[in-house]
Amino acid sequence: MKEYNVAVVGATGAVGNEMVATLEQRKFPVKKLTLLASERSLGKSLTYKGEEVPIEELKENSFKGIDIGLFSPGGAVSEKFAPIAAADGCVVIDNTSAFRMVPDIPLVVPEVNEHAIKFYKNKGIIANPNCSTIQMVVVLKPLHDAARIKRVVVSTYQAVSGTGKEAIYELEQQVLAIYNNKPLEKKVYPYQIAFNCLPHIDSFLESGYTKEEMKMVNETKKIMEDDSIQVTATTVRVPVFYGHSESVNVEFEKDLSPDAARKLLKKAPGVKVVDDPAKNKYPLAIDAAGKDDTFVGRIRRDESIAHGLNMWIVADNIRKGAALNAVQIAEVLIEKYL
Ligand code: NAP
Ligand code: 12T
Repeated sequence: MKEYNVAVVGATGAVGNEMVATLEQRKFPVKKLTLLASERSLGKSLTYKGEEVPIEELKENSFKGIDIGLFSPGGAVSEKFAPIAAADGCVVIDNTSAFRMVPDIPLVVPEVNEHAIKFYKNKGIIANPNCSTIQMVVVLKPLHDAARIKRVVVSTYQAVSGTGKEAIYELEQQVLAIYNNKPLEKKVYPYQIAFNCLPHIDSFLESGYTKEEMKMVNETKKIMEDDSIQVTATTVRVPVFYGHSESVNVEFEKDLSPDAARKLLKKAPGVKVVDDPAKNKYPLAIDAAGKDDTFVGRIRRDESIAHGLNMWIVADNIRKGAALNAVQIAEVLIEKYL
């Protein structure tokens, strides 16, 4: 089997770490693995297939001879280095928001729009969608194909790991400080996140929405390739370490019963239905953490409109929401195009 030189950019981060683990778990055909981060990480290493791989500093010449670059170093760094990598012939799969809405750059969730991967040729870059969008469209796609979605109203309950390693540490430290009656430190979030909910993810726009909310609106249309789907979102940070949960209200053009929706979702790729209220079975963040699937349950009619459903969607934001989705894209890329 052909093997590829792979670089992980932002390897010491929450997403980068999971990228390395995912490459190993899925037996991606790696010839040489290069791990890149900032100069702060020089001297560190990560274990890959039982061996220590040293972290190198990301530089303009880091991509000579690299076939595939899995990027998650933050938007500004991707904006600078992804085009540099692409110019050296490296196909970039970028996890940041930098390129998602660029028209000729594909934005891909393999279960939904795998065919768009071929447009990697345009700029040498493929964008990985936002974590909250990914898990929602994996579930919505088969329902849209069956009954045409008119409008989606979504509220999210997002884990701190979505913000990165420093936010995971902040929640841990705040919980410890509260239990030990110590002063609370706030560096990442503007308010205490322990035992609290913050209706604020990414920065605010003039409209009053946050950027995270508008990612869900705009990315959903691009991935589903249907600008007629109306989406409105409220994104909320909750004191959970791993796993984003979403309350999703969907209005359809045609009738779709909860049973019909469950039947469609049971055979949908990457989806697991957990929906048995009589036995208190519904998706939970703590169950989704570390798993590859997107979980859906609480499927019931919206009795306030003609053709509507409510549901609860949960996935591991670092796996399907980031690292796994990126590696799945890379798998299609090497199988069909490289
Ligand atoms: P993180 O835990 O804070 O990690 C950031 C990583 O980027 C670290 O490896 C860091 O290296 C590296 N980095 C930062 N500045 C750098 C620079 N100037 N040069 C080279 N490397 C640099 O953050 P994360 O949670 O992994 O997220 C990183 C990015 O992925 C963000 O843009 C985020 O928006 C995106 N993300 C996307 C999704 C998604 O929805 N698909 C989900 C989560 C995150 P050091 O350790 O050396 O500082
Ligand atoms: N601010 O990839 O804080 O655009 O949870 C993902 C997660 C941005 C992104 C978060 C963010 C992104 C977060």
